[in-house]
Amino acid sequence: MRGPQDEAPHFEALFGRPPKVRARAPGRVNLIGEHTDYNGGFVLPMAIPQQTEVVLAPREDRQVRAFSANLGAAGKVDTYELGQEKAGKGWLDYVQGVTRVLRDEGHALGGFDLWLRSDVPLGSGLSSSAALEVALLRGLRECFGLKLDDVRIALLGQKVECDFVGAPVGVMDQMASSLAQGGAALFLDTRSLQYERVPLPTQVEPIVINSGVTHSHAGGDYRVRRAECERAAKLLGVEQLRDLPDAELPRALALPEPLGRRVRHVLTENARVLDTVRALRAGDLAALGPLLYASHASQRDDYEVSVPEIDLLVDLAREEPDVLGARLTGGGFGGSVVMLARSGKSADAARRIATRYGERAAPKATVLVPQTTPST
Ligand code: GAF
Repeated sequence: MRGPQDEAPHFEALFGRPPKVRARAPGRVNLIGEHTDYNGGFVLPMAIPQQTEVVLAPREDRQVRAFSANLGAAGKVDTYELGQEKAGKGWLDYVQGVTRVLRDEGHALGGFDLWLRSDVPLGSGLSSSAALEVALLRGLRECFGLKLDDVRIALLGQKVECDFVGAPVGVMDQMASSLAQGGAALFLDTRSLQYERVPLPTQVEPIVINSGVTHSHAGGDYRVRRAECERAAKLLGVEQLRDLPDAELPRALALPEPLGRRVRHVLTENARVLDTVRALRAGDLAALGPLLYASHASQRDDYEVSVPEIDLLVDLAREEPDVLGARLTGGGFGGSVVMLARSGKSADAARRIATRYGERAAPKATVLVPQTTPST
């Protein structure tokens, strides 16, 4: 499928010289473990085929000139001087945030020309912003010989969000974009940052459907959930909810509404991540579906981050005998649903679900995984 990117001018046409470096990073889908990362808990994301690509060449001066092909032929080159980064410029904030955090950490950076494009849909809960941060950090690492390992890249990407863009996110998305590989899920302890790649059993494959309802984490709801968790942890006398033993749940449930339910989501979701990892390792397909559906119910009822369109997609998944389970993925308040289906059956099931959704909901659903047209 052709998009506005295909109409946009290329690097050489814009900047009058060939590029030096190309780098890419994927979006992510979280299989399970939602809103656990900023509570010090466990997550289980995977890379998706949709990616962000950056094309770069260093400059002799301190200017950054940046162009997003996603804006198509109407796009223009935006310019700023290193050290003069100022938030409030849309997609350019992610570029400015990256140069700001790199310079704050003492990395020697010169100016550069940048062309980028992405096929990770914005506001779909699939980490388009993390993909941009990680791709750009990879590109700049190569362009300027920066000493950054993949975990450091993820932490810098998170810093861009929290300190520059103003979205108080956890570390899951940037770790997934930087470290997830192929068909394996990244089992990550967000406190220690220890991780392990857990392959999906060959009998299952993921489905990802974008509901068409967009969201933003710089907005209020995500921030409110995070603050509720921090307040609950304080009232319960623990540093993070990760530190609360399950036996303490009754004490949490006695907190003023809705704090107890928020805590219950976090504790039970952490346990579901561990159970999912066990089921994946054992090839226990029967266990996987109920874990995904339970996670969705917990997000809908206890954490209150779902919306009717997302609930509809999950309900439609239940009508498909070859879909094992489904849940809201990502920060919520819109975005996408992840499902696990029997191998070889996912494309047909996903298409039927998207069609039925179209008969009952206003926004258009898009099947992102499995891909019918390959990413370029
Ligand atoms: C968003 C955030 F960026 C992540 O850090 C995570 O909190 C997620 O929402 C919810 O699990 O994607």
